[in-house]
This record gives sequence, structure tokens and C-alpha cells, in this order.
Amino acid sequence: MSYEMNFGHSYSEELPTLGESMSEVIRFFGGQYIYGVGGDFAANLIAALDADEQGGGIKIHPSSNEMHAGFSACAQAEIDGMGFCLTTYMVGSLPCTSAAALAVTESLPVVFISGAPAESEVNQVAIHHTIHPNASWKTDYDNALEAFSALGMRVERLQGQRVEGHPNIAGQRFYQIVAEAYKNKQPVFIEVPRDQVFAKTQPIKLPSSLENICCGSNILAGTELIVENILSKLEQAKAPMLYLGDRLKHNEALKSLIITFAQRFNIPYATTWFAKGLFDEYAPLCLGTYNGIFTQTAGRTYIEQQVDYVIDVATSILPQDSNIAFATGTHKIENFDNKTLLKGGSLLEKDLIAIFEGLLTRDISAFVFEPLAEKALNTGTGTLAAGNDDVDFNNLAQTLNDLQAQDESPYVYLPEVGNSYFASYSLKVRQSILGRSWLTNPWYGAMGTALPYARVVAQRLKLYAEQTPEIKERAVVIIGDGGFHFQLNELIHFLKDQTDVTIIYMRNNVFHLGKSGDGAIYHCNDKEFDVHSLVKAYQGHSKTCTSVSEFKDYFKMCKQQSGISLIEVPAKPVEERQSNELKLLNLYIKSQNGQVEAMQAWKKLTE
Ligand SMILES: Cc1ncc(C[n+]2csc(CCOP(=O)(O)OP(=O)(O)O)c2C)c(N)n1
Repeated sequence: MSYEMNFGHSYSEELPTLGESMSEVIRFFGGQYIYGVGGDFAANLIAALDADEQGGGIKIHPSSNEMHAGFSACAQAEIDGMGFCLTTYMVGSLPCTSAAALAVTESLPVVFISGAPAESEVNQVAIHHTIHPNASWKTDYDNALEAFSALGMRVERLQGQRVEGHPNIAGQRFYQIVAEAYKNKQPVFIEVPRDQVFAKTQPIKLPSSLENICCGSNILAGTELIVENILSKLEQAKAPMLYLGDRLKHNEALKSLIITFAQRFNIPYATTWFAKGLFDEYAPLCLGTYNGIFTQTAGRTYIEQQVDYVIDVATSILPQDSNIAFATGTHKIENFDNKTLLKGGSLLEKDLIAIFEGLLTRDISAFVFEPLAEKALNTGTGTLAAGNDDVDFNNLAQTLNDLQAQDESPYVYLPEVGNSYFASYSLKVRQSILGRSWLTNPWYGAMGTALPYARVVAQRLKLYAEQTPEIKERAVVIIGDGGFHFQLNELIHFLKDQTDVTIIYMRNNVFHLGKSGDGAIYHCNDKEFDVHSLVKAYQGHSKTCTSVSEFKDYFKMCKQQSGISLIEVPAKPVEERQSNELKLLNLYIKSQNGQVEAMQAWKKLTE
């Protein structure tokens, strides 16, 4: 029996292939690009999804390897709202597990699509790319599904019709799994048997828009009472503030409601470390990021000395060490008594939306808050980064802040895990057109992501600049030499994509952060390595900059150059040259270890 005999000729004529259905679903969720690497099990998927001359389909961006494809898809989820990654079976999908774990941790809706053996191939012979001990009597086809499942992800291998003429609902299943990623802000893993890609599947009728994908409305009761409670606390308060967390990052509607609320009642706001880059830190009401003793801004003084009521919005349910000042006990908001916690428990934070909509209907008078005067960072060599000072981690943030203050066009910072990551918390960021001006994986903390992330940022900035030439934003990677050497094969794509990036290469010849000893394992570089020759191979520009003024001059020049620009900074792995954040962390660790001098110094700092 065929579909035609079952549902009639007209229905059967309408049937799309699974590949067509997938393409439609990916586009519905805003996906115009997929990052991936090919392989025989993925060949049909590539043929089915790849963009055609007419602009249909999805543009496939090749990555240097699958982990990088996964990381780029994570960056895509951060800035476009949804990410897509395509690989071949097992050898291709398994290297994505770290990117998938990152996506779970950083709440990113990334769809990992993998080719898989044809249904007709299963149970016949052992198949290449499967895990197969040599004494095995049977083939295991499901290891990748199990591996991703072990990360707590929803996984599925799509299936075709079981009997000729019976329904094939693979297209619908694909939609449902992708929708689940979207709603829950979590990654999913989908294997597609290669013989199913061109099989006919039952057509699906997509909702009219993303708003209508049946997420339900807010079913948490008591919004009115919460609103009343906040209002009565506001009435008693003189200096309230909003403390904003990273669960806001995918919710533009909620972000703009909160800013409207803040502006209407003149209430200042700060973000957690993890929510850095979501808001314009040059806005008069913005107090910057706050993380206890690690924060050096005037905002910190205001928070710790003036604020009398905190509305804590969308911060993580479980306190995470780095986000609460490494449990140093210096995070004043963490233990603030007069605080309302709005963590957000509904899908797409609809409960929080209802609360802020409720608050905005009320007529309260605006608070008195004067924008705070700028405070220079402690660079260890006086408070400013003087022109002839050596540039290093101790004054890198101040140096970049000086540059950004004079430049209206935002820098989109991509700090790599290592010393660069810690130093980047003192950067003062402008609002980027991408909605994110500071992007990394602050919670999961995987090294090796900055260039795959920067590639996506640079691609999007290029698109914006093509549409609106006044947009002159710049992707700025800050990275140690160890981190750079993890991932520099990704540089080829900046050349291929003809995108622009400035890379600040903090060269100290060791894996410095976390280094505890002199073992060979910490030596990630060689003194003879000539980074300029490397950059030249990618048709880029580069210069070694030793002093602050040299750095500033060349940084400005980089902005005028297209392609890759790299600034090599000779960094010294010594305590005086560390960022303030790391100096404090090191001091805290020493004092916890019972070193008397460190204990005294810490006490003095925190009194
Ligand atoms: C994938 C991964 N491997 C290892 C680590 C542990 N780790 C964190 S920072 C670091 C060293 C960074 O060295 P480098 O990039 O040279 O920067 P530096 O700290 O020297 O400035 C290492 C190995 C990690 N976070 N992620």
C-alpha cells in the first residue's frame, strides 16, 4: 500500500522530503546558517539542506573541525537565538560533546544534527565509524545517542515509516525536538538515517510565528500579589536597584520591559558577571557588572553603601562560585536582607514578563539617582595606564576602556578562558548591535571557544556593515598564547569569509592561569615561535606592542584594517602584572591556606 492508496492522490502529491521539511523548520526558527563538517553519513543531509542559487535552503559554513562547528553553533545561539550544527555519524558528532555540554550549561538552544546509518543498513554488518571492540559479536549503533543523553540532553534518531504506506512523521518529530530546544533553551541531538533524508514525510503546517509555538501562557498564580509586594517595598525604599542575571540573555521582550521599568522610575541596575555584555554599561542608570570585591567601579561603592532594596531578576537558581565572588563573602547582594528574588520559573520567563508588565501599570514617583562619576581602575602602577607603562594584564582593561571611551563604535569582546577571561571583567562595554558586547562561556569555562565564537560575531557584524555602512563595530578577541594555539586552525575561516577581527595575543609562553609548578605540561609555546609569520600566512596584519601608547596607536590602526589584525603583547607571568581580579583571587586563596601576611592583607581589604 502507498500513501496514495491511504490518503489519496492529492495528499500524496503534497508530501515533502524529510530534508525539505527540516530545512523549513530550521528557517522557521531563524536558522539561516549551519556550522558543520561533512562525511559520508551526512552527505545526503548536506545535499538536502545546502542553500541553492535561488536563496532557498540553509547556508552551510564549514568549520575546521566538529568541536569548532559546535562552538560556532553555540555562539550562533547566543547572538541569533538558535544555533545549528551538522556533522557525520559518531566520528563527527562525538567531538561535539564538549560544545553540547557548554550549551547545556550556558542555556543555549543548539540543534546538533548528525548523519546516521540508513535504516536498511542497521543490523546487517558492522558499520565504519561505530565503536567496535575487536572481539565484539554485535554492532552498537546508539553510542552517540547515549553519549549526548548522558549530558542530560533530549536525543532522538528520526525514523521512517515502518511499513510501506504507513505514516512517516519524521518531519513532525524534527519540528517537535527543535521546538523543545527553543522553549527550554537547551541543546538537543538528532540523528538522521541517511536513507530517510529523501524519503517522503507527512507535511507539517508551521505556526504563524515563533510566538505561537504553544508554550502556553504564565500559569504561575499570584502575579498581582508579587507586584503589590514589590510596590510596597519600593515605597519604603530610597535607593532601590535591579540586579540582572544571565537568564535574560534570550529574552529581548523581558530585557526591554526591565529597561523601560528602570528608566520610568529612575532605578539603576547592575548585572551579574555572567550577564555581562547584555546591557550598555555607558547608560546613565547602569552600574556595570557587580561581583563583590572583584568589582572596581563606582557602581560597587554605590551598591555597597547606598542601595537599600534589591530586585534580583533572572539570576541562576543555584549559586555558582565565580558569579558570587568565589564565596569570599564579599558579594553584598548575595546576602542582602531587603531583597525580592525573581528567578523566573516559567517557560520563556513568562512569569517575569507578567510581573514587569504589572509593575509598569502602576503610578509610582521616580526615584532620585544621579549618574555616577567614572572611577579609574587600579592598574598596580598608579590608577591610569600611562603611555610609557608596559602593557600587560594589570592595565589591559584600563587601556581598552580608554580606547572604547573615545570611540562611539562598540567593541564586541571575546575573552578566552585564562588570564584574559578574568581581566575582561573590568572592561566597560557599550551596547552592540548584536545585543551582546562581551561573549564567552563564563560558567562552563572551556578554553578553545574564542575563535569559533569570534568567527560568528565577525560574520554577523559584516552583514550589518554591508546593510548599514555607518556600523563600525569590531570583534576583539583577548587570548593567551595557550588558548590561541588550541584553536588557531579556525583562522582560515576569517580569510575565507573576508571578515574582520582584532586579536590581542597575550604572550607569556605558558599556560599561566591555574599553573602550579614548572612541569613540561604548562609549556604551551616556544620562544622561537613567530606569530607574525603565521598571521601573514592568513594575509593578516600584526605588530608586537610593548607600551600602552604603542598598543593604543596600533589598536586604532587595526580598526581601519580589514581581515585579521593581531597585537602581540609580551606578558609577564608575575604577580604584579596580573589583573586586579586575579591578584585578589590569589590573595584570597593564600589567606584561606593560612599564610599570615595574606590573611592580614585580606582582612584589611574586606573590613
Ligand atoms: C578545554 C579546557 N582545557 C583546560 C582548561 C584549564 N585551563 C584554564 S586556563 C588554562 C591556561 C590558559 O593559558 P593561556 O591560554 O596561555 O593563557 P594565560 O592564562 O597564560 O594568560 C587552562 C589549561 C580549560 N579551562 N578548558
